[in-house]
Amino acid sequence: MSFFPEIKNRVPYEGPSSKNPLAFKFYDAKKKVGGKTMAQHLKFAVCYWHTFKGTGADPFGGGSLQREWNSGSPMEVAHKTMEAAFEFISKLGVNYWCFHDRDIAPEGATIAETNKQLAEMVEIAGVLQKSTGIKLLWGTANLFSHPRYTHGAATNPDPCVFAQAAAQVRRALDATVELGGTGYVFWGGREGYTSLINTNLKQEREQLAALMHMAVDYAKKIGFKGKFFIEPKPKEPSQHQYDFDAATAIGYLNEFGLADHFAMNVEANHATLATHSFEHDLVVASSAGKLGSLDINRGDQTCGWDTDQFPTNIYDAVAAMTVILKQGGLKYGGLNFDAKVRRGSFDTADLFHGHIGGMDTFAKGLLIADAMLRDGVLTENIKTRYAGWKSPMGRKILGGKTSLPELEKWADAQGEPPLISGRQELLENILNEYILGIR
Ligand code: XUL
Ligand code: CO
Repeated sequence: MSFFPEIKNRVPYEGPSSKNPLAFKFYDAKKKVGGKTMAQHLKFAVCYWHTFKGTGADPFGGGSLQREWNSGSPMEVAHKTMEAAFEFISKLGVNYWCFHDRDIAPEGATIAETNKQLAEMVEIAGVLQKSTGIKLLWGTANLFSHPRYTHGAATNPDPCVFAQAAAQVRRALDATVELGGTGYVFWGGREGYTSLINTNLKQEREQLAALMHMAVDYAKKIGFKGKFFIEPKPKEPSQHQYDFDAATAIGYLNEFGLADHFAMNVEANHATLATHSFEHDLVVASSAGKLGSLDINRGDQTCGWDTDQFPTNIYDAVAAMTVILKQGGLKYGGLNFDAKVRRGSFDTADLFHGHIGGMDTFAKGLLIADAMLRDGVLTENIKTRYAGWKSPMGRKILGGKTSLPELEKWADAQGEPPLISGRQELLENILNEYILGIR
């Protein structure tokens, strides 16, 4: 039986002149770009939670999306959902998926029952991975939906709740390793506070680090060869999250001795909630050698919450692919959608439209970023702008080999420095020329 009859075999690549809404215009998996195929550059992952478990619910109303796979007992639903997921991902031609433990298997009455149900679904996922060739990008534990986590999981005032979270992380790591995932994500939705009036912030941050250290130790024991990722977000559902943005999370890793094991999973909509651009957080992470993976959804500029929309913004895609190309790719991570269709997008075809549009946007972004980097117009400009730092005094400053008095003397000898234009408007025009295809 088919859950997605609108696609018979696979979404085809038909090129930019195609008017077929269920075909790719730019994403051509086998096309070579700078020595690698598009599929190798663009390690897209379909997220299980929004795509297959999403109901369209919002704070003002329950589910609106009726899915054929969403009926029966909780375990029957789990089985049908898994079947639907692998059918969809195969038909889309995406090579990776991501999940939370509770997306793929429901929680039971006891930890033992929960573990049994999870193990059953992991086994099935393993079989489907083998038969389809689809791989796991990363796994994670849902430490935010159950009421016990209302005041935090690792950062809960009650160590019994911490232990529940530890039990979940253990099994989610087991599942990730069994399914060959190359990443494991910590997103701290409830690891934060709603008010400092009842919060010991110092201790909560230490508690979270304790869980992360245990995860690192356990992962080593079970043979995890991948990377841990923190997915920064400033707020929602907590009023303030401890992993606010990439800079905060990198500082946190350094403070608690976790930096060797972790990188960032930067999400577009989280960066904008932190009043940054997506590009900002990508560049902050990458320049610290800590850009591991991306969640590529977008927000809506007119509202201040996490709308998790499919990516259609070509500027963001060009910026993201530029950062990724410059750092030589994503070894352990990829481009996870983490996007959901709107509450009113009732049809399964809408799921295809969202993903196809996102993949085409990033494929075009890759082509533009590659062309710009090869031509070097923007990179050359930056090189020229900072050329003074290659001078003997520039090197001395960066090497820590000078002092305030010596620099005072040198400044005096140089005289007033000239005013040099940053040429921002010109460079923005050049970027547009690439995007509009006239360069
Ligand atoms: C929530 C969010 C999560 C993480 C995984 O804003 O982005 O779905 O990606 O827990
Ligand atoms: Co995310």
